[in-house]
Amino acid sequence: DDVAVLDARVSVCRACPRLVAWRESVAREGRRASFADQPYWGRPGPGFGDPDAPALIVGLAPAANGTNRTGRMFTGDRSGDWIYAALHRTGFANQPTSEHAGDGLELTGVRIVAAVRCAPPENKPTPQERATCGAWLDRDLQLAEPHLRSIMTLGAIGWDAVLAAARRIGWEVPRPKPRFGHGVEVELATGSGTVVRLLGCYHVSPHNTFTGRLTEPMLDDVLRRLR
Ligand code: DU
Ligand code: SF4
Repeated sequence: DDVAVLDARVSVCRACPRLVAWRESVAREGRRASFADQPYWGRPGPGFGDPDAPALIVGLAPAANGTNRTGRMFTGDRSGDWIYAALHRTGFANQPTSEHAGDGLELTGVRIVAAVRCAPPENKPTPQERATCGAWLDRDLQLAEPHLRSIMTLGAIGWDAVLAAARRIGWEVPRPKPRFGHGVEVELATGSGTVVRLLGCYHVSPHNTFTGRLTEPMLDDVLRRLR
């Protein structure tokens, strides 16, 4: 189907020289010692989940030793432990953990993508890399538009990426541009006359979860609204 073709095209993208170099150098010589016996994916992270989903989750970017290792969104790092446990509690995932491709994990009713699809140094993509990778998000939103009802972004970079993509593909975005915040909700009118709800959620990174800035009830609340 078209989403599968999109994911296949994304997974061989080389448009950002700095990120191509970083993702491949981590895969070659920057591997964490505890994963030294594993092959690393070392490529863009394709979307994961239900191709016909009414809900979309947009993260920031793959982690160098997470998705960049396992090849699956939010798989193999502590952010992933949080998001998949929550997706299981709220009925989107058939199991609470995501270890590796082939572990039996399936999502129903949600697809997960990232604003930037290659692991960036220090988790910080440049403005140009965010703009370049936005072209893939445009295509994801266009393919999803006929069945899409709601989007949750994890963090402000995903929020800004969705609003920019929405404008490029002709959706109506309120002006001034709505500001990201945890639990903020905005309605976007698509070109085909449907309405997509955009929900902000603090990112599930250890920076937020270890400090208690994002708790499990806060995350579950936004996921229930996404449903
Ligand atoms: O081979 P495939 O049916 O396109 O699935 C690829 C990948 O996506 C598989 O690991 C399961 C996952 N997936 C899912 O989580 N939910 C779906 O509804 C369909 C596929
Ligand atoms: Fe391609 Fe996006 Fe990776 Fe840049 S970040 S190389 S646009 S997949």
